[in-house]
Amino acid sequence: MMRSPLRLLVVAISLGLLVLLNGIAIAQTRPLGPITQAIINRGELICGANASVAGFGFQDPVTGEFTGFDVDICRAVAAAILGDATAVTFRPLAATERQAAIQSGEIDMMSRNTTWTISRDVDWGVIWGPITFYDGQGIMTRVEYGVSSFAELDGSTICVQAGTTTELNITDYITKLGLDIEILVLPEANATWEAYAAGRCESWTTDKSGLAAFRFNNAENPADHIILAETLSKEPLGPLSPQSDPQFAEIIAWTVFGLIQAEEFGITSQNVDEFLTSTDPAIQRFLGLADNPGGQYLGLANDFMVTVIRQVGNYGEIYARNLEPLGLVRAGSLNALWTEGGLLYSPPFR
Ligand SMILES: N[C@@H](CCC(=O)N[C@@H](CS)C(=O)NCC(=O)O)C(=O)O
Repeated sequence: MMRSPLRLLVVAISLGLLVLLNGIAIAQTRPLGPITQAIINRGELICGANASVAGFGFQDPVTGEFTGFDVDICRAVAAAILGDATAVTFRPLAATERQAAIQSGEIDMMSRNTTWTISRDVDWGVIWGPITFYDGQGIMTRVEYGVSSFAELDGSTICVQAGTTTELNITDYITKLGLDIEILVLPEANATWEAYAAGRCESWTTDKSGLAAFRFNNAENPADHIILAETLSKEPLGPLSPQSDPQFAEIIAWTVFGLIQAEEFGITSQNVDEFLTSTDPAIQRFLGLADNPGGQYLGLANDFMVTVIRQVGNYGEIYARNLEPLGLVRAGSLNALWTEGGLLYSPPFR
């Protein structure tokens, strides 16, 4: 039997060890998945992107620089993991190249106006992140035809891009309406636009966002073209990553949610520093301040959202700088915050 001061000492040391071990367990962040680890090892994120849709994913032909709404989603993920929104290599992908690119491991993630469907989700073996843009398929035609509905184009030809949901939907729509409209399938977006511009088809169809982008960026005179009011489909667009790394998928998901939540809180790239001293518990949790676990849940720096917001801005800022110039009005659309009647909604950061 130990004498009591010694026993007290042993008990105290054991308790101290327990507290320390517990402390380590609490301080330890979640183990990283293979894709996240590879991104950290190489010091950059490889993102499958669009190179030809202005506002969403566009590569400057002179500088080679990528810009756009989808591009900024990748930049936000790079900022979350690496603390540097510029540490991204973008791989331009045509529509038909998407499945192979994500399955081969050639890219870490994709953020390229890609519609979430059950067949892609399962056959591509991916995890879709939150929807970043609620879109729908539309039809563009020339003002000079004086039509206001697709049915009035009966007997004409419509251009469409291969390997897209667009191609499938337009076939369904023509069948449903019982129209005699010929479909001309082209391999990529620029070729589709050029075929339409050269008069090989009287109309062309893609996501309404894509129509707005091409009218803004490629049309000689944008006012010569109208986007018909009808919407053929639901096109929920968002980022995706391989099923092989659910931890990385969670980083993408919570980074996107964070962009939306930041807007809801009114936190922007311009004022984020003012929030660092906030006494609001919800904001402290969101920004990973005051010993709250934040990024720790994801294996990231606790204040990862501070870095993301500082470098990329919140959802509203990303939308405004990339999509407003195209004339895509956000107010009153599905892409408004839920607090303003839209569908953008982040689960709680707690
Ligand atoms: N959201 C649809 C359509 C996406 C799509 O690929 N749209 C075309 C037309 S705007 C595009 O982005 N093409 C770019 C290219 O081929 O470079 C999908 O996921 O299938």
